[in-house]
Parts: sequence; structure tokens; C-alpha cells
Amino acid sequence: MRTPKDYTDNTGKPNWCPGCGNFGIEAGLKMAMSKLNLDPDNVALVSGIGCGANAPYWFNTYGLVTLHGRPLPVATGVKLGNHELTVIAWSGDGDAYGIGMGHFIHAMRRNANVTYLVGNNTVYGLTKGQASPTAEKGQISPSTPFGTPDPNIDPLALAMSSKCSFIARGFAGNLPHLSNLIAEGIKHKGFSLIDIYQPCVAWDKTHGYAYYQEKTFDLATVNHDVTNKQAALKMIFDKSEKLPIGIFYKEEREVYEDEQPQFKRGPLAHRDIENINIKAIFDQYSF
Ligand SMILES: Cc1ncc(C[n+]2csc(CCOP(=O)(O)OP(=O)(O)O)c2C)c(N)n1
Ligand SMILES: [Mg+2]
Repeated sequence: MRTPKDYTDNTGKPNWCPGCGNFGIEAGLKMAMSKLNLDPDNVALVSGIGCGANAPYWFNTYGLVTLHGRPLPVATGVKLGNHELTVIAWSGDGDAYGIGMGHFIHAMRRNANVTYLVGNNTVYGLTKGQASPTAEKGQISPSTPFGTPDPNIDPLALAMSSKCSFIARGFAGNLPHLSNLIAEGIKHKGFSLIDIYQPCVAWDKTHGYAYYQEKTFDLATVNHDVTNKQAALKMIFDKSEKLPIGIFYKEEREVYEDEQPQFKRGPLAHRDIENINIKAIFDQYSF
């Protein structure tokens, strides 16, 4: 059996601030991968740009740090290229729900077979703390000294309306819970969204570890039915007292690669291309 250390790249250490919630996400992911005994050579970790999105540098799996907001098209492509790989994408809330919002919605409705970890820290951490789309109306940040005038988006509600087949939320300060959630997301066949409350100790002093420890409760303790859309929506929208973490909704449906007849013969990456001659096509279209 593998241990979390088996997924660590030993050539460098994360440059996150001491206390950053990304350390919790990193540990939760490594714990989940070791729990599933995944071979690092069979995992691709794809990210965008941001503090959290630097993570692939420090894992010994395959890794791609792409462009801001673009990890999902690349992750979808990696999965289509070799659907035997476990493909995990990692974004911050700006990467996923700001600039990457269009990709987010389309990857969910396609049911791209990817696990998506989103560090929800309410700010653009890397660029010095501007309010992100999950910052609540009135939140003070370096870019909104009088409070952000915009109401926050609700990623889980968006996921629900985009036909996401696995919708969950974790907390970077609750590792046993988060690592289980990530393992469930990886095991799920289809797109799994795991939005993660991630304290940013540098730029958001309100939503720290103590705040989430006090405010969150585990959905598993209230007999929540993960197959019931209405119950899931109720849990997503009910912000009156405490914040639920856990799996909100789960369903099985065809994944993107199942819909493509060309994958029935096995992964594209394993095809023999030695004897394929594309000269005729080039000749047809060269002038
Ligand atoms: C096309 C483009 N626009 C803007 C930027 C600048 N930029 C880099 S990271 C970032 C926001 C990161 O915030 P988030 O995704 O929430 O990640 P965090 O740093 O909070 O983990 C921005 C705006 C960029 N790199 N590329
Ligand atoms: Mg962020």
C-alpha cells in the first residue's frame, strides 16, 4: 500500500504562506490517493493559475499548470487522450468561477470524467487579495475597501443547474472528512466538483480555521439523501445557521468518453500510429 508521501515531489516545497488552507487540500488529496492506492504514474493533476494552482509542481504525478481559468478543457482533453488515467483538476475560486466559469459549466454538463478541486478562499490570493466571485456582498478586500457591491455566486447551485453528477463541499481544516470526500470524488465515474472552504490567512481574516470549525457540520450526520435533488438544493441554499459540508448530490450517468464511439477500441494514447499516413490529407489541403 502507498502512503501520502508516495505522491510528493521531492525537488521543492510549496511556497504557500504558513497556515495556508492549500496545505490541507494538498494533504487531503495525497491521503485520498494513498487510500485508493493510485499509481502516481497513472494520475494527471491539471491546474490553472493561482496560489493553489501551483500544486502540480509539488506532486510526483503527471502535472500540467495551464492558463488562468483553463484547467478544465485541458483536463478533459487529457482524459479523452487516455481515459485510463485518473484526471484531477485543481483551481482557486477565481480560476474556476471567475475567468473559468464558461469551462466550468460545460465540463459539468458534458460529464467530463474529471475530479475538480476548487479552493474557495473568497479572494484572488496570488494577486494580493482582490474579492473573488465567492466573496459575499459587503466583504472588505484590498480591491473593495468599502465592501464588494456584488452578491456572491453559489457554485454548488450552479453545479446543480449544470447537471453536475457529483456535488460536494469540504473544509481544508478537516482532513479526515476532506480526504474521504476527495476519494469518493475520484471513485465517482463522471464530473465531481469538490468546492473546499480554504482559509486564506493573508487576505481574508474573517473566514479562518476557527470560523469554519464553528460554522460547518457534516451532512452525513443529518441523514441527507444524496440522490434527492430537492433535498440537495435545500441544503445548498439554507445558510441560516450552519454550513453543511459533505456530498450534496450524486447520480450515475454516461460520461463524456462513453459517448464517443472512437474510444470503444481503448485509449487513443495506446493506439499504434506507426502505419498511419496522413500525407493524402495534407496534400488535399495544401496550396
Ligand atoms: C488571463 C489572466 N488574467 C489574469 C491573470 C492574473 N491572475 C493570476 S492568478 C489570479 C487570480 C487567482 O485567484 P484564484 O483563482 O482564486 O486562486 P488563489 O490565488 O486564490 O488560490 C489572477 C487574476 C492571469 N495570470 N492571467
Ligand atoms: Mg482564490
